[in-house]
Amino acid sequence: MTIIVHSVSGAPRAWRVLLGLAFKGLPYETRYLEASKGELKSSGFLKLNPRGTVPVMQDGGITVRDSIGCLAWLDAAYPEKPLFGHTLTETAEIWQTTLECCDYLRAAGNELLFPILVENKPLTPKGTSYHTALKTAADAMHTEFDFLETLLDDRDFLAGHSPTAADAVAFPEVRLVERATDTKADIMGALGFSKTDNRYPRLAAWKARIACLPGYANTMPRHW
Ligand SMILES: N[C@@H](CCC(=O)N[C@@H](CS)C(=O)NCC(=O)O)C(=O)O
Repeated sequence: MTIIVHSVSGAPRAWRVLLGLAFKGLPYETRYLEASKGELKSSGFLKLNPRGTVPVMQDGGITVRDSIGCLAWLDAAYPEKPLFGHTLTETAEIWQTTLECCDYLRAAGNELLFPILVENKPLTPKGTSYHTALKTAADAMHTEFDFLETLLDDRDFLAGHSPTAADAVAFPEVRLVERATDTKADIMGALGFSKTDNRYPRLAAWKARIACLPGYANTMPRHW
């Protein structure tokens, strides 16, 4: 039975699950929904997930409707190539980094990128509350990028030498910043996100490493 992932193209939390499946080398099918057409709140989808959010993953008779729940469940159901480590020490480190990325990196990503990528807002003049909020969000994102850069000091992936749940959670956030840097270069440049790969070289190498993994291309947002 094929694993099905319900997703919105580019939604970071659904992307986590696609990456987890790719890291484990599991076959799956992605069913894309259009948030702008109200498909997340349709009666059919609300039966799968009353919160009307993605991801939702179905495997046989099991439905899981939370990104971290999906990653944890995949490891329990398909133990090969674990996303949460082989040893207690690895597991502790992976869960910690995963949840730190869920909290701090995701919050910074939302504050910074929702206005720029989703609402398409311009960077209004200095002194306005929007400008100040965006600057604060950019500073928070730089702090998180510095944190990831430090983690990658002595390893190929965020929690060791193979990709784990921590990479699956962090990668969409980092790649969305790159997307904003490519498509909104003026705003992102003003916020210190031009030449990001020079400023964060280990993060750049980590992104390239993930992009080389089998199955990576199928996880990419289809509208990019
Ligand atoms: N805790 C959930 C949150 C899921 C979530 O908020 N997903 C976003 C996409 S990244 C969504 O579906 N937003 C649509 C909405 O809230 O209406 C998880 O991690 O799976």
